[in-house]
Amino acid sequence: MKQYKADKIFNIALTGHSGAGKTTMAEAMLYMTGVIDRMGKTNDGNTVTDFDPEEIKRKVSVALAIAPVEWKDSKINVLDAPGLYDFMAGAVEAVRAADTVAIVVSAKGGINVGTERGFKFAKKAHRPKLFIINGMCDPNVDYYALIDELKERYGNNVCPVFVPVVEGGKASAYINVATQKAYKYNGAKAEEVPMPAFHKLEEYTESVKEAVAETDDALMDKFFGGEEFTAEEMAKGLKDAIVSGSIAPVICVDAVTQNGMDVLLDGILQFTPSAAEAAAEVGKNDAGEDVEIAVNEADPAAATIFKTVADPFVGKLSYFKVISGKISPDTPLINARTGESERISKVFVVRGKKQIDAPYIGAGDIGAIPKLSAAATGDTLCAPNRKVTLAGPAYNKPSFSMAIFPKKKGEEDKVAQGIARLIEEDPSLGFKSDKETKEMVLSGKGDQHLDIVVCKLKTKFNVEVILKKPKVAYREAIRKKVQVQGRHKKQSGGSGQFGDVWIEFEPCDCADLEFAERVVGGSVPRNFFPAVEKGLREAILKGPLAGYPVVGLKATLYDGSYHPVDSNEMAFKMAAKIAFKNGVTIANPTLLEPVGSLQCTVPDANMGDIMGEVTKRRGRVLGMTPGEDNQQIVEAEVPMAEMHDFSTYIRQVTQGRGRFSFDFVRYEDAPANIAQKVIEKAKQEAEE
Ligand SMILES: Nc1nc2c(ncn2[C@@H]2O[C@H](COP(=O)(O)OP(=O)(O)OP(=O)(O)O)[C@@H](O)[C@H]2O)c(=O)[nH]1
Ligand SMILES: [Mg+2]
Repeated sequence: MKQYKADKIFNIALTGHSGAGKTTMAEAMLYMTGVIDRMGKTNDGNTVTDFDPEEIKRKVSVALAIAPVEWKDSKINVLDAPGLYDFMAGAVEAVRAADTVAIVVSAKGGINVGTERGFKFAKKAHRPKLFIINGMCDPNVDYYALIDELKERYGNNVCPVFVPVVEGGKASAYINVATQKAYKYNGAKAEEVPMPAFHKLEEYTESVKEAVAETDDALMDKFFGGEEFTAEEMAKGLKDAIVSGSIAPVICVDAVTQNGMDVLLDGILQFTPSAAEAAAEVGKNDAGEDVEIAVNEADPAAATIFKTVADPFVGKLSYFKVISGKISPDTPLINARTGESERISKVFVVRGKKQIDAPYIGAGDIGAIPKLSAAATGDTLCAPNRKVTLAGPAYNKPSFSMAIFPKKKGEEDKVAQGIARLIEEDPSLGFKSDKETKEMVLSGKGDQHLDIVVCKLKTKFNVEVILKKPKVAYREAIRKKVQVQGRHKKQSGGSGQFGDVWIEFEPCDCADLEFAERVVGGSVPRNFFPAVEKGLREAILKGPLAGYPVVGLKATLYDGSYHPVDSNEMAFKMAAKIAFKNGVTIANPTLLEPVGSLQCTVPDANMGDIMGEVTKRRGRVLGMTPGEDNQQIVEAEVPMAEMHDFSTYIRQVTQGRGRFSFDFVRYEDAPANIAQKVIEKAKQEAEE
């Protein structure tokens, strides 16, 4: 592929709901630009950008894929993002690398949560937005109502520039509102036709003109003076308005028949900013100061790694976007995070799964490097003489956790190693070994997200796993003050073992154990006190009820006895443990459960559902406050044992609009019925 300069490079992310037609649209662009000679279909598993076996199997995009195409002497890097909530990480990466965010809306499916997410991502990243309404073959769709709804939702800056004239459910012609020309399509081919009667023409024309007028005082005067804009004024005004974000144009196409796809490709070149205009960034130097990184091939190199593929068969591939300079095997580079130099053997342009050798990747462009062992997603590669850190993709926190077990005993390490590799590819996953519950816990966005991990562990790392509801880290405590003896005496053969303590146990406000002594007359010699404390510290790790750690315990050693020959540290440690066992069992032991603080943002309409659900999950609502965009923020405290599938619930009831955070706050007494179940289960497990 030819090398392009930044003013001829356009990086555009396709976001929007699952099934809106993003992958099909990328395919249409590849077809129209001559890269492929037949369009593949998602359902047939033969598209360029859904090439992963998991994508082919599921018939949806799972990860971000890139399709560079050449159109009219420019290069468009099409970033095909997954639309499903569970695979949001791919959309986050796409937006990170993009200079413009297109939000694809299915004409049939209409505006939904995927549309909202794309719009929010673009807004947060301060990227120009472009709406693409896709699919023209449905007789039951009211396109004009859909455009009105877009305006209603996202404001009057939504501006239709390429729209169909729909007759009998079919597009009889398409109108370019900016140029006031009409076209008929035969597949990808457009033929200009006389302007047909179109009831929306005046309204749409006015809205485009108004948007253009607002970009410049002189144009505003012209507009109010009733003068027509020239074609140049119109084109420049539209671009200025889109780049500044004052309008979001709407382009209607049909990806399957390629109707309007030429206008979309032209529109990207004409109306959206090139990398030269939009890819400049502000990074940070070592002192934490802002450094402006201009898009200039002659400057020192700076590139951000926005995606990693870590495949045991194909090897590791780091995708990057160059902001300044050039990246090639001849470029001396360091990793800003580690400070170490990074050796580059090759650079590629990647199209779907295909790697195309390139001499270098220049400022504003996107490429990939194989086998960068130490680099990770989010790292910055830069010239040693200008160390700078660029922002990485801003992934959302995982909200759904499951315990993960190998089917074959003893393969725990294999599971952990495989997951570590998969996290390199998808840093939005979480994984930890819970020391307390002795479980490995995998976290992600939802069940489909985790299911991908399960499948990839099998196909790529040859280890089969099962997921289970994770164990809850309960605690135990006592509620009564008691005084008990712990006596350890053993006489076997030569030297004996003797330790004898009296300890007072009582509840206290401390984290785990507070140890004190008030021994008089040396009944227990001072040098054995540390052994007593050590014994207790070991003992509290396993409570008497269900084997969970005991917390909030004060232990005061107040009496005891010793033997001048047989007493030693070990014997007193044992005596302390016996005292613990004797003491806590009679001190009204109780099971504590972790309680978390929930902050949940949902549409007004779902308030009632959430309040009911919190109660159902044994929680208490603490308050509600109105948030932005007709949303309410519910604050509550809920036992953590009840929350493991809350993300699934929230998603279903709010159709994906709700979000929440949930963090541990404290331990509270578990209700008797819950405690009983936990204790019985622990007993059963101990017996097994
Ligand atoms: N009739 C019609 N069908 C379309 C069009 N675009 C896509 N489809 C169909 O819609 C389905 C989903 O299309 P995809 O391109 O996979 O959708 P996507 O937006 O990539 O979905 P995710 O990858 O899950 O986010 C496929 O069966 C397509 O054939 C279109 O322009 N017209
Ligand atoms: Mg897709």
